[in-house]
Amino acid sequence: MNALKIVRRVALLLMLIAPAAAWSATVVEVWKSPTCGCCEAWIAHLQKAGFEVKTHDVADPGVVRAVRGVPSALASCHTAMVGGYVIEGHVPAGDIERLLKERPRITGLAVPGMPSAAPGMDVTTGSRAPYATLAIDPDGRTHVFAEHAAGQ
Ligand SMILES: [Cu+2]
Repeated sequence: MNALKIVRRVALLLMLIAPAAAWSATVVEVWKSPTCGCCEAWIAHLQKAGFEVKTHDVADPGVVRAVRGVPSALASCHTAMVGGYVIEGHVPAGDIERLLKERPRITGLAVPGMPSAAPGMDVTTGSRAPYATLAIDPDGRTHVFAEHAAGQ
């Protein structure tokens, strides 16, 4: 890793850590690569559900994912923060609403990979294949937060 890359990573870390306490619960901050189309479709899904979304285009969303405590096995195309929780991938707005209402002691939610029927993917695939939203426990383990059966 060269010096410029290190400087960039440190700057990103500071940007991520500093303003966390001031974030409103209903503003979703999203970090994604500038070319991610399905990320945009997921953002549109959140906005339709009433969330305010602040988008950050970054060269390497993987850095954000690592900093926010998302195990790499759960990786998807974008990482978001809302109400102090991390949201990895195409998590349905309804799951985020439930998360903010119940406020469980977890790190956040993840829909690993890019399931074809998850919000933002479904618009282009037309898929209704079942998938699950996982809760990320503070120790990095996961448990099922919500099952999304076909058509949900
Ligand atoms: Cu995606």
